[in-house]
Amino acid sequence: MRIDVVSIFPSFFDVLEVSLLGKARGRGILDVRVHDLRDHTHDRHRTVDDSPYGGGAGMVMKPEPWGEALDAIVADAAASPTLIFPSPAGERFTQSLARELSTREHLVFGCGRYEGIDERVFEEAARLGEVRLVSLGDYVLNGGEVAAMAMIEAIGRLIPGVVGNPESLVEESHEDGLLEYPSYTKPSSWRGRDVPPVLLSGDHGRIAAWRHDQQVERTRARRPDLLPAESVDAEE
Ligand code: 6GU
Repeated sequence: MRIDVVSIFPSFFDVLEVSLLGKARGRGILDVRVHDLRDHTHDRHRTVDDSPYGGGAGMVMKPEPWGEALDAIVADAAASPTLIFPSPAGERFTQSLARELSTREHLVFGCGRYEGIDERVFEEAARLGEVRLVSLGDYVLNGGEVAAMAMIEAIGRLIPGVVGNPESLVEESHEDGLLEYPSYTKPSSWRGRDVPPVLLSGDHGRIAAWRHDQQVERTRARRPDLLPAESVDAEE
């Protein structure tokens, strides 16, 4: 998969060099290229923002540098990309969206700062590929960079060969619509706290049933919004 990132803070993405994704880059599974939006300005101050038409607080990112930056990326790409603009005004990023995006050949992340990007950039971007405005959740970050990093990690680890053991992807939170069951390792007793005896029983059927009950119980307690409405009511 190829991933291009456009940002006024390209160094935010230096951490992609390390960890799991860094190794995938080294092995040629992931081709990540980070671009400085200011390289597509033509004034002495490398200006990327201006005041909003209609008034209001804050600054808006100017369209011209974005147009140039996105055109340059697409000019040097094989296929039409999916363009993702992290935004608190976007659709929710979920494990299912991460899975969908992990099948794409080419993703472009456009990281906005200030109060947002001139709306016409999204319209122009739609001429280059599928455009998605995507939000991590109902809170506000200062810009798209941290959100893009989170999305790149969630998407990247679903690409075959990035995570060593594919089985570790199957049993985690959100893959089956429930939170993950609790995990334990040695010692079996620690500070007077014992590992649940069923896990030491060797009875794989009972272990699977216990883990499923734990998943449902935790989901009910912490994330009832993930459960079907009837099952939440039924237990109350
Ligand atoms: Cl994707 N961007 C920004 N700026 N804030 C956010 C977000 C994204 N998701 C949640 N808050």
